[in-house]
Amino acid sequence: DQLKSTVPVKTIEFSAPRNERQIAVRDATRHAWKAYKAYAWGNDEVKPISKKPSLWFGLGLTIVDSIDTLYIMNMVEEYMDAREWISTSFDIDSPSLDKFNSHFEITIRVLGGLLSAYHLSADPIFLKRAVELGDRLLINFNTASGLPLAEINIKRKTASGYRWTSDASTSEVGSVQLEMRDLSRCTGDKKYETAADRSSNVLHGESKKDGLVPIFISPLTGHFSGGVVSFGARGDSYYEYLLKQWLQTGQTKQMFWEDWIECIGGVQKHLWRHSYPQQFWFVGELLSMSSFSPKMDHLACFLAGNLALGWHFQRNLTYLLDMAKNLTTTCYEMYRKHETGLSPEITYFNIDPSSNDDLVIRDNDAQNLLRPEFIESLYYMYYLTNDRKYQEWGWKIFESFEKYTRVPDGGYTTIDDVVHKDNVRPRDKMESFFLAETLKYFYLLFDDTNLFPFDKWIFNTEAHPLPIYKF
Ligand code: DMJ
Repeated sequence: DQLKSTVPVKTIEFSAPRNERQIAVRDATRHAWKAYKAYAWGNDEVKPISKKPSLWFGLGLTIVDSIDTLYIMNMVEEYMDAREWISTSFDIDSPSLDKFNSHFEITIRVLGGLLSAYHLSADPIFLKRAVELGDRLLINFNTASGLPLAEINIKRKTASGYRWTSDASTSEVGSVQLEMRDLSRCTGDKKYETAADRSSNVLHGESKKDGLVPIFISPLTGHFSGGVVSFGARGDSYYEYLLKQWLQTGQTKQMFWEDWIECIGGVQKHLWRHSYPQQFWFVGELLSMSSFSPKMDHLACFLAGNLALGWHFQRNLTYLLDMAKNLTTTCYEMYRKHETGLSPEITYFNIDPSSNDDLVIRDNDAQNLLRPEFIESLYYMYYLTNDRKYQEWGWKIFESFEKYTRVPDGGYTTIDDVVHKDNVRPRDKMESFFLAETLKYFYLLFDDTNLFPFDKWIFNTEAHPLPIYKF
């Protein structure tokens, strides 16, 4: 069952799963997809418990976000259904789009998904759709600073800030550039890359604390606002994209590397601590730019893989790999420690030498949203160190997802409580990133060779692979 016929010229040959673990991941993807198709086809996401569709963007989100996963796993029939929907029903003028949506989320999930499907399959329909969408997304960059506004009404072609503040999140304005730049490189039309570069230059020019920045910024003035520094929510992918933009542009734009390596120095100086008594190294947060908080979002687990990837291109900087290994061990503990074998959304680390429990979970932080960041890091760690223990850790976590989040005939659900295995309390939501990222990284982790060599591909923050350009 190879992907051949209607897909013109492929850039990569993907084959069927090669071992038992990959087969299990593909079966999980099939289970998730089947539920989406049966109960929510054409809508954004499926509600796995009530078996109803759920609206967010009004843009068939799960289809577009998952299509490259279907391609990579060689799920031919499912891929063809998704391609057909994108070809005939993906419509940016649809009434369902007459609302304000996140500019960042649409960029990373939808534009990223389309571009990646285009690179893998070389099917021109994906580029056509990417251009239609990219032309609308460009509207948001039309600000005094050049940083994009947070929200967009795609149908009406209007941009806006959030309803509650004119500021935008730093992660959001800092992680749309890979996609816009790629769109220019695919089409030969410079306008998308020009907007991306302008926004990157603004971020580069702002003053920082050893490379660290607050989690809010104003697209009106181009200045950061507030004093919270985090590698979790609202901060994370700004840092991730510094390294990846340097790689995407063939390591020709030094400012990206400089900003990235400086921020890692900032992490060491201000955020890098270990817990007591077991000494788990973690990345905390700053309040008011200076007061340390031992809080770490699961989101920040992306940093382990990002550090290892940076080390791969500057192997003399061995401290990067040391930090990556330590953080990977910590993130694994965030899963291993709990009855379900799954990580909560937020963990507090004990930094008091006289106290006994390294990891502390507050009741409101105990949910698991099917997030990918740690599986993503395991994927990098396995291929960059060749240490099979990372595959073993991944397999244990995969089994936990199967046990506690799988819904018969409904896909997979986010849960409220990872701490009490008899009372996980399903939330009735299956995030599109579970198919786009979590399952994709599991599948890649369990392979024997890396389908996406790190000198040829980068993944956007939604796990959509994009090529590296040597210029
Ligand atoms: C995804 O949309 C992306 O990975 C983003 O960078 C962070 N949030 C989710 C997954 O957790």
